[in-house]
Amino acid sequence: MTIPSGRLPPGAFGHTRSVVRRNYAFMPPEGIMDSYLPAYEKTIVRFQAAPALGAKFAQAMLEIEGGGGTRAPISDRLQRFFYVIGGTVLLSVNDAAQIELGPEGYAYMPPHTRFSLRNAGANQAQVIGLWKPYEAIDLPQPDPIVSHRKNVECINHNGTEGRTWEHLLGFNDLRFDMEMNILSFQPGAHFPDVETHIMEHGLYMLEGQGMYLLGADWHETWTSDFIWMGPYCPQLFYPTGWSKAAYLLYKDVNRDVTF
Ligand code: UGY
Ligand code: MN
Repeated sequence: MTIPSGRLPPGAFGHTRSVVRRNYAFMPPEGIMDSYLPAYEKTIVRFQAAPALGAKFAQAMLEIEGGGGTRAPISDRLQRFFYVIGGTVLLSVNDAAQIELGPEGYAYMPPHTRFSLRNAGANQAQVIGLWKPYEAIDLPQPDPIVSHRKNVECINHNGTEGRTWEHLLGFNDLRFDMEMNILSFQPGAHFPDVETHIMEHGLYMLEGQGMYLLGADWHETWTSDFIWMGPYCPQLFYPTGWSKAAYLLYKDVNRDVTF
């Protein structure tokens, strides 16, 4: 069949894997529309989570064209985390020399860090960004981190065969009010129990595929999908297919409840 230029082929356009519920959301990348922010040039921002959804943080995929990125250094009351998915970016923290971050490079910046994030290459860079207010306690706030996944140890917390955790911001460090972890599952591995906990999650599928239980519903998920899990959302994952599955997972931790 010849499709005239400018027309879409026939298909089931009204079907989607996207689901938004009171305390979870499942979002494949197609369908997450583009935002353009005043602080960034030549950059498409695709918001995955935001307070409008019910989340207490914002998470977005930044698609930064060559010559794009922050227009001027940014410094405000928010803490930020960046993780490079594709391409290369140049990050400057507190006016220090730019550091090149390629795929699996990442950075954490506490509130009032002055930073710029630029793409000096020819190809688009894709970066997951997460930002939220910092909940201060009677400990100093954390220092900035600029690192790479290869520097992070793989830990198996519970001895279940085929599972690992990579704690990109460390673990049990009470200065942080958040964790960014990479959880990996070899075929056949899964959680020992359905988890239901007070912490919320922003999840980005880095590789592989699997089945995710969210609330009472199962969702088939694969690389590049995003999931928001609100507080007390029952959750369980097991990989399907023949290869490892891994996801980047935000978790709010280390703070008491507020009334
Ligand atoms: O640490 C966690 O809460 C993690 N096991 N949750 C998840 O992967 N959905
Ligand atoms: Mn969890």
